[in-house]
Amino acid sequence: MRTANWRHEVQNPELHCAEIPNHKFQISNAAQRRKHQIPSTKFQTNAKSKAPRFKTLSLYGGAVWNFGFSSVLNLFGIWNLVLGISLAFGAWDLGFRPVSRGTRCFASAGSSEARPAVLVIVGAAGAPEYEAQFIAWARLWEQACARSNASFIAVGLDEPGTSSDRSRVQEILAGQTPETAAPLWLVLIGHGTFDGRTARFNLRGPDLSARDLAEWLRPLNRPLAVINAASASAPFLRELSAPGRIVITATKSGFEQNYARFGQYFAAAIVDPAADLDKDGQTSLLEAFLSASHATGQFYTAAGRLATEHALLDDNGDALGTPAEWFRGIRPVRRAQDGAALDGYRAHQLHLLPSPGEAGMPPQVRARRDELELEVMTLRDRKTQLSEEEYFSKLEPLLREIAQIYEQIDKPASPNK
Ligand SMILES: [Ca+2]
Ligand SMILES: [Ca+2]
Repeated sequence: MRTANWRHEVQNPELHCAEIPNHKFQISNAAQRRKHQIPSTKFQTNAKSKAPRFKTLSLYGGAVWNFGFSSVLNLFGIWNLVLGISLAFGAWDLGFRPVSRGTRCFASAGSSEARPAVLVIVGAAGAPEYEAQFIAWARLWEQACARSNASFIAVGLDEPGTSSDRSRVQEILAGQTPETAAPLWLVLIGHGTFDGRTARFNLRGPDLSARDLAEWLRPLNRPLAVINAASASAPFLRELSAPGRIVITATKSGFEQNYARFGQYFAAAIVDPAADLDKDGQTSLLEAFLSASHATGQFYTAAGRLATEHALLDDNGDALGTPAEWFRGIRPVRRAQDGAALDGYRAHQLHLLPSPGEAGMPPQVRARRDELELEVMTLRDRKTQLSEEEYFSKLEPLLREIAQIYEQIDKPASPNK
């Protein structure tokens, strides 16, 4: 079992000034939130009015703001890096330009990439009251897809056909584009079971085991998010975990077998602006996970009942899940005793309903940007193991390429094209 310790970054006094707690549950009113977001806002505002050295800093701030992890990146001490570079090279323009979020034009937008797809599998309800709930949650996903660019596919909502639901799931997965930058979302709504060895999701007819799903998903080489909102779902995380995948389960163990409510709150949160914890105009998969976990916990507290479900998130392929209470805002802030890497960075890059700026980014460009972001985050987690020089020498090319990506896509499209 993991034992939590606060991470180095939180304890380091020199980094405290950059702490921007965005968690809505910690910041209760807009005035406070604005106060805490002053660092990023300040850098944007200063871009037009300060001396060259600070202008470079400001421009860098603008680029990083658009990087999507601005509040987190402040922790890296990149301001120190930029200050150092600015001093060394005077008014050397790093090539970073302020970018207005949501208003970028992409010369190469209009890709023929496959669309994101959401496959919602509604399991056997067992009782009428559960059936109504499960259908309602599935409809929330359908409505969310209608607002986004994602196609919605459902199994278990219509009358039973000649083939079993299990066969239909297998066929649908076999029919998905195997290699694309467009994510596939797989959502399981229903009841699950675990007998100590095998975890299953209850379907009409034959059930779906975690191993079945692992086998059927193997040919897919594309971003994949699996949300198993059923009871006893934790073993699915272990079975399905892999690089490039995000797996969320409603429970932390196969033995949490009571009716799970997490799926209701998750379906409600997935495109809910109120769940947009870092206020970047889009609700990420991570943010939906955090909000749904919080709402689930609140349900049990309000009901005066012991919580019988504790959701987990794994997005680094190590088959170990991270619970919501290990995050502060959108940042994982506790460290496993065994040093295992924490989750959340990748899940914060997926949005069912992306902001206009994010939606307009060509998928391949976004994929590269996401890779670079993850490298930065991984580097940050290793910061204490590196000398300052080594850390910054590794960090700089990553940030430079990210900035170049934003600079490139911020250029107006050529009139000849
Ligand atoms: Ca967000
Ligand atoms: Ca993990």
